[in-house]
Amino acid sequence: MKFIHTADWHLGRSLNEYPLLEDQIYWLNGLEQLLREQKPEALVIAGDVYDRGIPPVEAVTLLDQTLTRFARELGVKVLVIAGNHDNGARLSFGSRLYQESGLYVAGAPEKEIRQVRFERQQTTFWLLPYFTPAQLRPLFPEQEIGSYQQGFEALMAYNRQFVRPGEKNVLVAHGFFQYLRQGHSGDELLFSDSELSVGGADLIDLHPADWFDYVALGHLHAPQVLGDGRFRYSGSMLKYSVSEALQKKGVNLVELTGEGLQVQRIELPSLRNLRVVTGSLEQILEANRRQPDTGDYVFANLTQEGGVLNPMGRLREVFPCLLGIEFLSRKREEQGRMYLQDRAEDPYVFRTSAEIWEPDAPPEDDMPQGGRRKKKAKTPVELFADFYQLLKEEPLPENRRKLIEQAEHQARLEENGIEEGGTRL
Ligand SMILES: [Mn+2]
Repeated sequence: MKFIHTADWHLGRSLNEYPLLEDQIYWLNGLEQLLREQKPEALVIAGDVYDRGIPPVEAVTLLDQTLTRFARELGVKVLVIAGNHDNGARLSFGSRLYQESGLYVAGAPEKEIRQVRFERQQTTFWLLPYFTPAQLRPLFPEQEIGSYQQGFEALMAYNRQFVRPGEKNVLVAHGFFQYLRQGHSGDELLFSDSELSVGGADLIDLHPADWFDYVALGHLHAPQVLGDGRFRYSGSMLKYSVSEALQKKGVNLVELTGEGLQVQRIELPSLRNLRVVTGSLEQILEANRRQPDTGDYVFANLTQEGGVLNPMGRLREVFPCLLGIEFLSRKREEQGRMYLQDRAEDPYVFRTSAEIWEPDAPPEDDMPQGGRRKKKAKTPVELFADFYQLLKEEPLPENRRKLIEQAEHQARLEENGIEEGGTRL
């Protein structure tokens, strides 16, 4: 039995302001090429096919066209489960009909896990969509299902009775799975910021799935191998956040034979890479002169101490797909990533910690309250000194304060139409 394991396509997703549909189409063409070359019997998509429960029309059309091509033209059976980003009911609408075309979709969890059996290969695929304990409770009313772990254990215990002796079994599942060592709480596990796990409550230990020959997982975007190598996350289709910049994305080509399991990792070409550049503005620009950017998604870590004028604008001139910048010199709690805001807004306005960019508090301090005048509002020079302190982590030196005072004085004069000599223009 030969099949391809992939997950987390997130069709319809954007990277900051950039829609990724073109990148996704490009990647899917590479996948089609691979299917033509390798001729696997099945393609497994382990959840998060779409990025949202109600995906954009283009994403629905893309999935429809792609899966039809794979199933009809290439004769590959396509096995899909819903992930937490998908709407299970929507995704599996019409699934009994699709089945005739070779497309199998499991949207909502069922007590008896949906099985797709490949008779000639004597292999059964078990399609377990993303579930929550609340979804499983009505299915197992006699059992206590208070956690994801208890839910998974109930499902595994119940379904074991349907296993055909001597045959191979593959589980397809979506969630936060690990193969924990004895006495291991999972506390020190690392996460990508694409899929946050709140307090690890959704962590599921894979030991109850020990009876499977391969477990095709989705949800964590970094490809990884768990336990003795039978349990694997294929990783997402593309790099979907800056934290994924160094990950190698790809698919798993799996072969299950009488001799055992063979997994080959295959990287598919991507339209644009996502990379992080680090250095001073000049260093980054110089490096780009030597090796010009080819349209990658770029996030810049700026290391210089001094102030930089319009760094976003200057970087954008050479990196058309600039995702954002971050000043590394600033203190952690003050930095906050400067991601671009939504497309609808001015792309040059970026978000950062409120202390810097938010307009000053309304001048209520300046108003007489209860007959007593409170604190005076800050002057522009004082505000600049605060900004300097925030950026440089040191007070504004006296010589620089003088420069700012002069500049402020000059600006005021110009604003009032008065030249330095006092002549009204
Ligand atoms: Mn997910």
